[in-house]
Amino acid sequence: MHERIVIAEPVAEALAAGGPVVALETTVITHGLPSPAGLRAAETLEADVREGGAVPATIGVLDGRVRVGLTAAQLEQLGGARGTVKVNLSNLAAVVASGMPGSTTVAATAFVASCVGIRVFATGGIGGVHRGSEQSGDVSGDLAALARIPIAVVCAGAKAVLDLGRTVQMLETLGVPVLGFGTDEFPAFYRRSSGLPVDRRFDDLGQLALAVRVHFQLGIGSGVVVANPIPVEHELPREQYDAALATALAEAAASDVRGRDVTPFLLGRLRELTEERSVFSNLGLLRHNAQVAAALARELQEG
Ligand code: PSU
Ligand code: MN
Repeated sequence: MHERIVIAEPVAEALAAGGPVVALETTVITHGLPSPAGLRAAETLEADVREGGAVPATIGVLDGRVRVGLTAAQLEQLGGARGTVKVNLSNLAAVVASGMPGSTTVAATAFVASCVGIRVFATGGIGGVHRGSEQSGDVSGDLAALARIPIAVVCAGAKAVLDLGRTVQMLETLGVPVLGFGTDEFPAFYRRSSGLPVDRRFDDLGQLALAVRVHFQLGIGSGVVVANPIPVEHELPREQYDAALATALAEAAASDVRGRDVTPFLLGRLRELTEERSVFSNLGLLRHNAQVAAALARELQEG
């Protein structure tokens, strides 16, 4: 369909038949989780989407093409390559042109998924406004992407290392609805609660799907954040979380880590400081998001 975007057979078939498809990103796999946990997570998430009755479309960049629906071998190639580049919309074209392997962030995944007609996307947490952004200007390209790409992103809120208050405010400014699924609060990734409100709470999947459908029907043009909190049993204990986060943030501030490298640095330190407990939490919320996204995709298709 597109010289630079290649859709794998099962995904193309599902799209042609109007069946439910869920896009999955790859940055969380290559940069958010340690190897080989990331690769295993990718396989588990695809299995969760299939079990939920939808077709998974994991997106990444390989051999000068954007690939929608990576095969197991391609996933392995991406996960195993040391030089896999974290790709958002500012470097997508350059990485495709270079022929280097690239893993797509929420911004790049949402863009590519939407290009091929996918309406639902599952991730861990979206990027947002970084703490100290007044000085650094570091605001994730995910927010600008969601402002102009009509796709529903199922996530456990935004990464907790961010300034969540400003992130939620920015989503409102950009016209990106935040719909809570079973929550009144914008989730804080490793924790269910942030003290910040969502635009509206839904406890029923059908009602949630209806709101998403109306958003698309109205042609508002932006994405929708489906805020799906981490299951209780996967939450990081509060004291451990608070202490680890404070240390990691202080270290990042004292270092010269900037831009795209900030998130992987913080997540890596959280992992070490919590002795891998953060990885358990991350996997738990990712799976929950994949399951809800599959159900939402089905509901959107059937409704
Ligand atoms: N959530 C995680 N781990 C990650 C990310 C999210 O648990 O690695 C990734 C997502 O791909 C998200 C990206 O889009 O971090 C945002 O990075 P940045 O702040 O550089 O835009
Ligand atoms: Mn960032």
